[in-house]
Amino acid sequence: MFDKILIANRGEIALRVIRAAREMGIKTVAVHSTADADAMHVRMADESVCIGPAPGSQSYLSIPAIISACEITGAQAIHPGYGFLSENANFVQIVQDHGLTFIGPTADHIRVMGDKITAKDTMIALGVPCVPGSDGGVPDLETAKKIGDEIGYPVIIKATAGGGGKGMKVAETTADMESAFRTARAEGKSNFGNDEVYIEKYLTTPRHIEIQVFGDGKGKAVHLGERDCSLQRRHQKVFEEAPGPSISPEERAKIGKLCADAVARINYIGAGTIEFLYENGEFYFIEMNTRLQVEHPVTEAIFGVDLVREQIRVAEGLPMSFGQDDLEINGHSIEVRINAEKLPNFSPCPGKIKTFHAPGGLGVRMDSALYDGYSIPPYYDSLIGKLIVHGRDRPEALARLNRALGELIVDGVDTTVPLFHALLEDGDIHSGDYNIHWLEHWLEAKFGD
Ligand code: MV4
Repeated sequence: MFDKILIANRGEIALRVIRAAREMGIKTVAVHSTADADAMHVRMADESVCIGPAPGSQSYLSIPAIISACEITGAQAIHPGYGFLSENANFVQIVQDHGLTFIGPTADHIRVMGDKITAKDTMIALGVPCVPGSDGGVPDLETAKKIGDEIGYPVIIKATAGGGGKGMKVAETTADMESAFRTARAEGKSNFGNDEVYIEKYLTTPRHIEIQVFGDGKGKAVHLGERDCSLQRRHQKVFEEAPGPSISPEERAKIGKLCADAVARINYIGAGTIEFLYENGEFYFIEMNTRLQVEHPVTEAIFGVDLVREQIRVAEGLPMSFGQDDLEINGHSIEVRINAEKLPNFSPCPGKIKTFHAPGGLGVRMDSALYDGYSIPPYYDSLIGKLIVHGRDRPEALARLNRALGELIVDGVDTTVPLFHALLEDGDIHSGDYNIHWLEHWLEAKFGD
């Protein structure tokens, strides 16, 4: 049993982990940069350690500083949150080499899923449906053109190490192949130090549907349905919901079981997300994330479970506190990401918060590390809060979101709140009729000229 854990993160997700640990009677250690000495996660933890200067590369990403903080405080395990070191296989290995526990998957699972080609090979072998495309890496332009002709255009060339939309290029015809292939390769090389690429059929209007899975590391695993995260801008999600408005109970049961069985077979431990594109009633695997995701609260809301508590349990070697038969969907949940950003360009807007008032009431959860007088530092992600609502059905959740947004006060900086007020006026949002391109088209129509 852990007596004390260290949280290698900041902001709302650090608070999220501290809260779960405290309910389990586990003491917490916050780490922070010099810029975060006054941050809420430092105040809320039982103790704290300064681990370096403001830039993340010298603090929240500093492996020696974080390992030292465990040694100084006697923390036995590390929760990485999301971002930072959460999907760094090398870090996991070092944590274990120091006799500490990483609260998350094994280094091997992180490594396999971190490379998109090996991730896809693994999922194909496990019977998970994937986007048709090349069998592994594509060595040269000639092979790329041959594959393009075989699978039919449009195709997409993706860097195996890619992420955040980098190293990804669409080729509409064979004439585009040369520049798309070279650009994807070059972006893979320059952004990730890896120029290996693969090719897939390009799906033109899919939804982004991701399945939440959870394993005990001993061959048992469950799924917790899907989240629809199609509303994105430049690969940043802004609005997520569960269940997906387009997914039937039969589809959920089928893809969910495929995913749960797949991760059970590899003895996956902890929380994972299997990402799919969904088009014309079919699921196509694209990637797996081996971490707790920002949008996990919508899944927690509809299933009534605490995913962080479960992460800590399985890391301790305990069984999960539920099985598949215990999991039943109750109602509908929506999360909106409150970012310190100025519309319409979403430019980061750090600064001092004069007044912060979180909404409350039935079915409302606000995860935020803001407080009155807090200064948002300019060094990190612009996410300053997540507003999560839960209703008996989707219309009730939408009405509750509108009501809660009206109660929220974030005074002193620009935020994405006006975006959500505007989205709630749109018919497509109310009917759930959107795909991965909907938001950018809508923003273009609203703000473009
Ligand atoms: C695709 C695709 C269409 N067809 N793959 C974007 C980031 C990376 N995670 C995968 N991405 C895509 N892969 C095929 N075969 C379209 C996208 C894509 C996208 C996916 C999910 C959410 C938003 C997106 C926005 C643009 C493109």
